[in-house]
Amino acid sequence: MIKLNLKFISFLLILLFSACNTENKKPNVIIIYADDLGFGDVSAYNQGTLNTPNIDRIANEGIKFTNGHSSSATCSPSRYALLTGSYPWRNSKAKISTGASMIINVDQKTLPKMFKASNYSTAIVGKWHLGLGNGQINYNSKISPGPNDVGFDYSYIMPDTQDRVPTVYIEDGYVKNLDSNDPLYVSFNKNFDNQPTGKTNPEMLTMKWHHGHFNSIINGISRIGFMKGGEKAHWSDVDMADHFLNKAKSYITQNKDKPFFLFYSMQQPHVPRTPHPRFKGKSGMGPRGDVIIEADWCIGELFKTLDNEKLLENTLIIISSDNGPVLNDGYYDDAVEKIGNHTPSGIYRGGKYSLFEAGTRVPFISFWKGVTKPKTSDKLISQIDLFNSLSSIIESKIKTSDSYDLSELLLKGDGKEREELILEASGKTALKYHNWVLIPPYKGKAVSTYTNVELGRSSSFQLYNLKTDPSQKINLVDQEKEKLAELLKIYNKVVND
Ligand code: NG6
Ligand code: CA
Repeated sequence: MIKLNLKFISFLLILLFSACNTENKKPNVIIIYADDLGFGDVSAYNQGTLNTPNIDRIANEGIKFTNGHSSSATCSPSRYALLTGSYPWRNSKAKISTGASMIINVDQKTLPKMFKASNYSTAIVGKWHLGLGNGQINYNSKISPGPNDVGFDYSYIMPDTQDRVPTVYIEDGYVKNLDSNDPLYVSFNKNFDNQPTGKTNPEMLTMKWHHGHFNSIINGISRIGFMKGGEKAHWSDVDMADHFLNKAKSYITQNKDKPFFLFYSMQQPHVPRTPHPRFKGKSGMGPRGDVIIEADWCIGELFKTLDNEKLLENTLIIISSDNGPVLNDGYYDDAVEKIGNHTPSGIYRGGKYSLFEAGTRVPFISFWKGVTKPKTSDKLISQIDLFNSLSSIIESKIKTSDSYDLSELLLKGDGKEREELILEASGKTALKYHNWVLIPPYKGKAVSTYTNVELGRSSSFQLYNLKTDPSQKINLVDQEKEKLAELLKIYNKVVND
């Protein structure tokens, strides 16, 4: 009898222990990061005419932030801010990267390092665009430093962008499928042995360049920079979405038994827009719309994987974009011609490269099944805040000084928000403070000649009240002298901190 009771008690203890264990299990975190996806490109935001049913489902069951920002209006600085929890304009290297050395210092605090310190497995799959190496890179041997040196256990990346060479994937520091008998050479200064380029051999192009993008031709598309060799390693543009998706899915399946952090960094809808034939023509808006439909499908597939693996209750998913939208970013791809009534920037002014709202106000969604309740939040949050917020959620003590702990906001859609945020576009900064935006005077064109985006630059101060004027049409600088002085003081304090 005593024997039986002992058995029963130990059984109960095991049950209790495993229950506590599940409760304490830290959530997996997946950041799904699109490239140049606009606030109005996601139909859950009810701004445009494209349909993104898979993102919408997550947005409508989770928290949809309508005042969520990337740090910058271009890619590398936003990625830098997301992964380091630090303002990119504090680091002079955090500019659009073209074959440059790594922007993140290996000694810096990073999001993946923070997760690793809490025993997470960490991975990046997709676009990196934060530079690699320490100067000249030899693509035929191990490339370092790279993502694995700043906290990612596993990395499967496109080094810069889809429009830049080298057009190869790099897995844990090695060019994937590289044949040692056919070495890969890359240069951003000069061509190799009169190889065909977009300028010299336009007849070889399947997509014509509009501005820039006239160097080496790979898969019928001319890119930024020159490359030679490494034929077997060249990626297939139309298969890129499936390729990254499959890598992300296998990572999840292989790591489902331990907590993981996955940065799924998608290439869409950045140029060149190359939808898989399955998605061609699906949007009626040409390749830009088609690759957004493709990205939405990928997100749906990733979600299904999490569901099948029974991971949804234990995974926090964040969806956002690195900067606002642009139509013509260097290729003739019908983005302008076929846009119809769709409004990628929604009601906001500007787009990619712009200091106006649409440069950095991007889709921003958080979802954790059973934890987040459907909510739309207009509270101010930046991707920089993911560092301290996620750190709190997984009970880590590692924090950075530019990042705010907005964990409650991220999980409940309510609570403390940011008061002030410095916005950045091509090295120029502005201040958002509550409903106000202050843009200091900057030299340069008001509208980009090539992309036709309003850049937000003016020779005098600009002051906007987003509450009454969300589209930033009325400059209140003459009427609101006190407000201008107040914001200028805050702006100077933060940027000189
Ligand atoms: C610009 C490219 C643009 C895009 C951008 C980076 C030209 C003329 N334009 O220099 O096409 O590649 O860099 O985009 O070359 S980002 O989203 O990665 O920041
Ligand atoms: Ca981008």
